[in-house]
Amino acid sequence: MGEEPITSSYDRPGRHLNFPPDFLWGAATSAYQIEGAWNEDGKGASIWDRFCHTSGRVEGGATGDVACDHYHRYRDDVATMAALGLRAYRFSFAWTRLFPNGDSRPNPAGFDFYRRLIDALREHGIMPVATLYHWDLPQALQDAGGWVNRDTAYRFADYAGRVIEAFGSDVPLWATINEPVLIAFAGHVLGNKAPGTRRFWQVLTIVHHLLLGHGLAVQAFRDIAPRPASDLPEPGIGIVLSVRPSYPATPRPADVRAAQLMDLLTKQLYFAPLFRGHYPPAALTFFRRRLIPLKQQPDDLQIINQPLDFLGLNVYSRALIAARSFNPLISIREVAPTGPTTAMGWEIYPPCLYDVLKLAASYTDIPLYITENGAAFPDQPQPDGTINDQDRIAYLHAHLAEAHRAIADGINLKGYFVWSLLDNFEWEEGYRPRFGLIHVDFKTLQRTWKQSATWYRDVIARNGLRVIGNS
Ligand code: GCO
Repeated sequence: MGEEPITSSYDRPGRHLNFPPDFLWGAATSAYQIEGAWNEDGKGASIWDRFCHTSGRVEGGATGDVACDHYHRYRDDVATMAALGLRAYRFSFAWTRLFPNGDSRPNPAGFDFYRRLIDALREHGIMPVATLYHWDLPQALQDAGGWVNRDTAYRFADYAGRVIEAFGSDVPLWATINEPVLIAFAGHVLGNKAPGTRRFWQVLTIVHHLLLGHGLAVQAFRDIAPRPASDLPEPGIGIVLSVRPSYPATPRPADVRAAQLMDLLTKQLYFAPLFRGHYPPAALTFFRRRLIPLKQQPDDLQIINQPLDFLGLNVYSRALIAARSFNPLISIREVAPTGPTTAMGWEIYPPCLYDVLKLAASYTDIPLYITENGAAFPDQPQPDGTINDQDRIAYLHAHLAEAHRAIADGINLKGYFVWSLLDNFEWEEGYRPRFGLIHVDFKTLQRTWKQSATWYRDVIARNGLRVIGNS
């Protein structure tokens, strides 16, 4: 962690950075990372249940079996959201809590849970923002081939349609899929996330089926055309992309080319089909030269390139990229940052948030939301039990200053969601990384506000940042 609090160049002492009056201040979570109750009330197994129950896949043998026990404690957590003054809360539906086997047979208890959660949010005046797929594919569908199987895209669209029919009037913002790039690469190439396969030759087909599922789900949303509840805005649908901008580690032409290749494979490969209706030719050439097939049908790209109502962007850090010689598969390597980092080892580089917003705005002028931004730090409680996470406050402050700079430059940024409301299950790294505004003792499940929670509450109340020195 850096010695000095990190601030962006934009952030000059004595300023007050006001955000637009309707700016949507929120916090984000996902089902598998907080709910627990992994097999309760009829819920079926997801690929993350199977992954965690497979020895050696998750640090310390941790699982999401209990997680934050949000399934039982959701009312208290919603009360915490209200005390924070959140305008919105981004959560995800657990597909197998609603359809245990990934087919069309519903689990009424699952629908009842999400009805109660959404009603509790609405009672507190908090806008529900829902993600339909945050990585927890039904294991039954994985057993049938998962995202390698084109049929999974259609199963996802059917599931999405049924959920939108049930909750469409009470959820103004619907995200189809969270971070297709990580699903494809972490889940199916690196294998460090569920389902934990390593099939590089199938990666482009998996990317394609994820985007096809997204497009089909958007079509289902348009066909259903949910009418809003009287006090809510017109529902809209979008997707959430993880964007980690690549910067060359040195000005050497080889490193510049390596950074461009990384951006091609992790950003343009998604932005181009979603917003321009075609895959980048250079990406197709890259995969073709490695004999990696793309199985598509004539209308697929038209289905993928559906008009969207918003784009969600998950932004945490940047990547320093250099060329790597003699590697036939991919001549790229990531260089360790030299500056301050979070507990994930991610560089703290606030201007990356501005750069991501500029990139997104070059593809589309629809509303943008930072659907995730946050940082993991050790967060050791003081002897009196308080958690003085000044490093997280500095991180959030500096990144919000960049968000404000983007808005000032005319970028259509409409909201910001801190990752995360609660310390939670950080995938293969278990519970060690703590991202929450609210500390969770995973032995007792007791929630404790960190200083950053109080700070964020005041930012929301002021609708902006007070810039005093480097705070
Ligand atoms: C992601 C997921 C979150 C993570 C968060 C911290 O972006 O990987 O959306 O589930 O927990 O980003 O890594």
